[in-house]
Amino acid sequence: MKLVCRDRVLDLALPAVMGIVNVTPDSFSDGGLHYERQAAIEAAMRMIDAGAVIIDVGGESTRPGAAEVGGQQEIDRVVPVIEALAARADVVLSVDTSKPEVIMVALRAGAHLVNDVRALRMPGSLAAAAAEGAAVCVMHMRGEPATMQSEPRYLDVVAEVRDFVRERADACLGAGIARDSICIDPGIGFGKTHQHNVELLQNLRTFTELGYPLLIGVSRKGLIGIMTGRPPAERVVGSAVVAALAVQAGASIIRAHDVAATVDAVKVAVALRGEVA
Ligand code: 7PM
Repeated sequence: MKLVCRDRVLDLALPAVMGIVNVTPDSFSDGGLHYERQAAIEAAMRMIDAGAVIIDVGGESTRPGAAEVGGQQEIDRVVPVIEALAARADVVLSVDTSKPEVIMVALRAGAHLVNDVRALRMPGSLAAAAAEGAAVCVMHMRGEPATMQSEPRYLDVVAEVRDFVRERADACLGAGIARDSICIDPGIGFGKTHQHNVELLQNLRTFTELGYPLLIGVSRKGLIGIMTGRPPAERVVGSAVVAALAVQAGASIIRAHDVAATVDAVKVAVALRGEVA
């Protein structure tokens, strides 16, 4: 399995760790935009040293209930970070956005992959990604971040999520994106109850059978909190265990905050898979 990301090819025989870099103001560091940028670049460089081969740069909070951010504000946050990383690192640069104008500018600044929690459903987003020859991740989300956790219901969550990502992958193919430049993601925590998340993680083979690399993001999420009783900063071990089990079930990309721990978890899972790493 491989993922072609413009001029970079990710060999996913060894599953890839995608490090999460948020360029969003937070309550801990209120140092302004320049400070946020610098902190994001340094965090990304540390993640690369720890073994991340993809860096996911996001400027919009997709937290349940989060406020929406304007396109220009997102560009001001993510583009300088992407430019700096493109000049300093040879990893795959992913932009975490849904907006066509952000996709366009980020790809021109050197991003290789569009990670869109809305699966390129905003008007113009699919065309922007295709026009620039980007790789894409199509993720399932029920509803919108502001409302998605209010009693989501499914008749068969695994089948419904599978059908959705298959349809979005088909839409990407239809727009001219190459088959080997598409990855899929069930969107753990996005419009799902705990039981839905568990059921999806128990049935990852249903997704790998679609033939696209499977990306899984559980890092520090609520389901790890429910399983361990721990706050976000203490969910490193729980998140790494799920990462290892996801790799065992065939996942090719793990999205994570704690890159060193996740790289170890992936290596252990690969070693026990009995293949050559
Ligand atoms: C609060 C709750 C803040 C959840 C941030 C989040 C995914 C993603 C995110 C994922 C892909 C987080 C999430 N999660 N993109 N973006 N897959 N492809 O934990 O699971 O970072 S945002």
